[in-house]
Amino acid sequence: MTDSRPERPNEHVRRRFELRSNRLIRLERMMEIRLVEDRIQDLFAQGLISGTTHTSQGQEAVAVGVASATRPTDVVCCTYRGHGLALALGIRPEVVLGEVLGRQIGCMGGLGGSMHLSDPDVGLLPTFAIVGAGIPIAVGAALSFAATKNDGVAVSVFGDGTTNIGAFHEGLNLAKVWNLPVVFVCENNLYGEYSPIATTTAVTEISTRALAYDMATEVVDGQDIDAVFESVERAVDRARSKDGPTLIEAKTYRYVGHSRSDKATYRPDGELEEWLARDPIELFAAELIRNGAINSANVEQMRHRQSELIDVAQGLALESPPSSIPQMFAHVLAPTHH
Ligand SMILES: Cc1ncc(C[n+]2csc(CCOP(=O)(O)OP(=O)(O)O)c2C)c(N)n1
Ligand SMILES: [Mg+2]
Repeated sequence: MTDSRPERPNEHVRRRFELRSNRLIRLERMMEIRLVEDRIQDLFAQGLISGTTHTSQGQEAVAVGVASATRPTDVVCCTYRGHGLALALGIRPEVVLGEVLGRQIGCMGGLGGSMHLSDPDVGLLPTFAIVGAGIPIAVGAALSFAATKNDGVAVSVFGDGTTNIGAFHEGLNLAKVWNLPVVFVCENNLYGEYSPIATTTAVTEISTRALAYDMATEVVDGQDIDAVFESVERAVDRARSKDGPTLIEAKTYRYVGHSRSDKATYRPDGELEEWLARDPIELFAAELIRNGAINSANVEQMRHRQSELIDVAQGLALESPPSSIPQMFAHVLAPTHH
């Protein structure tokens, strides 16, 4: 986007491809996401991040599962809670951290910030903070794939609260009527902002909402990356073979509050602990140990190595200059006087 942004598209796409064939890299990527988001919270507390941030600790299996089951030529829409998906799809940690910090190294040259991550090279479409905005965008992308006879698939990832927004219903309806290659992935983390799902949503089993649109649907354990991967892969295959859209409900949980300093005191006692006992990273590490792909010492080495790599990434992001006023106007079409 800006001249000073390092050119890394091939590196991003390489990181995307790695996930498809290598389960150890999926584990590594989940660790990377957790570590980057922990750093984002620290950097926010130090006053280095403007605006707000929404992190997704606990939901890493959904992000990495979606990225592993799609191709870089497919497109994905995420939400304001999108750092995990951006990293999973291949954007490098210093580029995500740089964007969150408003630095030129960021994927939007530092002009978008935490809620507006995008990189067309890996298929991450522009992101909007408006709840539900990604759904019609994914449906439109799927319509363009169908109209141009491209075999791409569009995926929209959104939260449970989003299923009360008109765009969700309009999007699912048209996707079904037009038989579009689109996959809707709902991260049901039990809360929309500070409200438990049952206080805002009449139908708390989100998957049942697909029945109103005669759409294929699956419910998946969002803490189990293999289950997410298999479910998304089935839905992507269905979409690619022109057998229509799918709504996947991934049951998951965010370990942190809705945004920045929310301490999430509205959660009932014991709920967080119950979900921490099913941490997606620990579950997948245990599965890989059980089937002999790795041992527990390797897991700790991997975590340590990831932490060192994130130190380097954080250093690169902080060394990069902030985006400048001329950059802000570089893509503005109307004449400016400054
Ligand atoms: C159209 C619109 N309405 C309200 C908001 C304020 N808002 C931001 S996040 C959010 C909750 C969304 O919850 P959910 O879809 O479950 O996603 P989660 O944050 O849990 O990932 C709301 C109401 C908004 N950004 N856009
Ligand atoms: Mg939610």
